[in-house]
Amino acid sequence: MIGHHPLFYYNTEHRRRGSSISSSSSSSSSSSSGFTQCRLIGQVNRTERRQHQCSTNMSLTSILSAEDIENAIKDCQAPDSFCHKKFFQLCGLSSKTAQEIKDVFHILDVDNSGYIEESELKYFLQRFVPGARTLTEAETKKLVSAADDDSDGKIGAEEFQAMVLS
Ligand SMILES: [Ca+2]
Ligand SMILES: [Ca+2]
Repeated sequence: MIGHHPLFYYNTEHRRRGSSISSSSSSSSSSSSGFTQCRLIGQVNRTERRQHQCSTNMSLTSILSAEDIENAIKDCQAPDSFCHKKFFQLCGLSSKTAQEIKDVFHILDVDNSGYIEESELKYFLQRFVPGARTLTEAETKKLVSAADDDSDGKIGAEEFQAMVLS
């Protein structure tokens, strides 16, 4: 099981290289080069994990920058201060392609019903940052009505795109 883990390969690879380096260098410098290698291994593993996540799971942070998301969340921290236009601009979504906006729609449609319902909108901010607050009932209703052109009480993919780009 552990043999399939990327950490395992990196660690054995570096250990192999590490031993050949320390055998050819003086004993006084081997401890400090070992320390540098440990730091390098950590960096390689972090990069590896990030690439792995991007390629296998579609997530909001693979479409939007984490920094932009953080700014957008911070801006509406106070209850009832959520403004969808400002939020979509701050998090960078309004300047994304139609396909990327569609991808975000599917991430927000947690139950894959093809619509974003009020029950999903309540946890809208938490889809961006897990520790964010829930939207208030007033904010949820306002958000639905801002997008709901056909008045079925939920947001479809095209309605979502029109709202983001409005
Ligand atoms: Ca849904
Ligand atoms: Ca609708």
